[in-house]
Amino acid sequence: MKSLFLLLAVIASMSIADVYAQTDNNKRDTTAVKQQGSGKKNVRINLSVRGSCGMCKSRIEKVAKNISGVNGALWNLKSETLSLDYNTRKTSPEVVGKALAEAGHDNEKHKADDEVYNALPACCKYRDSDRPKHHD
Ligand SMILES: [Cu+2]
Repeated sequence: MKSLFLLLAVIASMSIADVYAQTDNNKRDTTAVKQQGSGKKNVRINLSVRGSCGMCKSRIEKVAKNISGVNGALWNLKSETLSLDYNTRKTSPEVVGKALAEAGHDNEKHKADDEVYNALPACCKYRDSDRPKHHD
C-alpha cells in the first residue's frame, strides 16, 4: 500500500512540474523556442531494468508510460531490458529509472529501497537472495 501511495505522489508531483514547465515555455518568445528546437527530440534507448514475470512487465511499462514525455515503453522479460521512447526535452532516463525504482524495480539508474522491493508479490522477486539456492 505504501509503495502505491509513493508512486501516486511521484506521478502527481511530475504532473504538477510539467504544468509549470509548460507555463514557463509559453512565456518564452518564438526565437527561444526555435533555438531550443534544434537537436534531437524523440529518441529510443535501452534501459536495463530488473524484473521476473508478466506482472513485472505490466508494472514497469505502466510506470514508464505514466511519465510525461515518455512516448512508448516495452520491457523484455528475457533480457530484462526496457526499450524506452521519450522526448529529451520533457524527461530523461534518470527520471524514468527513479520512478521504476520507486515501484520496486532495480535498474541501471536507481536501486529500489528494500522496503519497496520486499512488498512486491513473490513472483516478482528478482534479486539473487530471493532465488532458490542449492548449495548441498
Ligand atoms: Cu513480477
